[in-house]
Amino acid sequence: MSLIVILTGAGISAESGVDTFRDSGGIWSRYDFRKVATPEGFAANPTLVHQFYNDRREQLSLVEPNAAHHALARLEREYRGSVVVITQNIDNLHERAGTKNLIHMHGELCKALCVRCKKRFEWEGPLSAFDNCPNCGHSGCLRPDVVWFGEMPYHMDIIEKMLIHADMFVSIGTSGSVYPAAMFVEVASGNGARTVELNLECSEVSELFDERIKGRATEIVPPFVDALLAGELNG
Ligand code: BJW
Repeated sequence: MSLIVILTGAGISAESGVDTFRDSGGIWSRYDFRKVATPEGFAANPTLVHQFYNDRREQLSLVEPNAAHHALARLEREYRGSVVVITQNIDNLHERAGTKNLIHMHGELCKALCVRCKKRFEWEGPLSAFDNCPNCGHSGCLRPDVVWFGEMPYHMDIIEKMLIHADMFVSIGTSGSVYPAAMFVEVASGNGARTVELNLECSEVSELFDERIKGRATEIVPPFVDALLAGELNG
């Protein structure tokens, strides 16, 4: 049975109103990533980092999954083989669109992680340096459950297995500038997968793909899914 592995990045959520990182006006043009997305930044100023993620968590309640998220959920429901979505995004738009077979490799905005007892909790509201851990009861030990620079992305063992067994690897809306996600195309391709990139513009790793489709995610993902379901792309 055929396996399609799909990697998504900030570009798939852009048309829902979620900011990307490296486009002009993106998050890293307004924030220094060293201050808000590294363990060192969090240790130096937890209040700043909590505020950064609290604002983004609040923004999530104002946005909806778009046609690209819905198309991938439909692919999972209707494809005769297997589909897995690996997302770098910490938003919850894939699951809200109905995707079930989903791996959040950079964590989730709506979860908190206790650095003392290592338990994770669903967390919808603001998080602060003064909250108590619901499990161990200590204060000041909760952090957003996201993967910062210098930290190991989640679920790498299962991701590696998926990439090795993929028949098709599809990358959607990612600049290919952050590792290890940027090297997934090489792993999948090296193990025989056909590779396709769907993105607004060329990424850092575009030349490594067998095929490139340029455009907005909401415009190019639904017809791509239609073609896969019609068997036109031999997924
Ligand atoms: C559209 C669109 C529309 C717009 N339609 N498209 C040298 C070599 C190798 C590694 C390193 C290195 N130097 C440093 C490293 C390590 C570092 C790294 O990669 N640094 C780079 C800057 C070089 N990586 C790490 O530290 C990672 N950990 C790690 O490597 O551990 C060791 C390890 C080794 C080997 C195996 C396994 C592990 C951890 C990385 C953590 C990234 N964290 C962040 C922030 C936290 C979460 C959050 O706050 O949200 O994750 S950074 C940020 O970038 C976020 C994203 O998930 C990630 C990727 O960004 P993404 O999704 O690609 O967004 P953009 O904005 O860059 O691109 C958007 C794209 O969409 C663009 O191309 C647009 O054109 C397109 N687009 N609108 C379609 N409508």
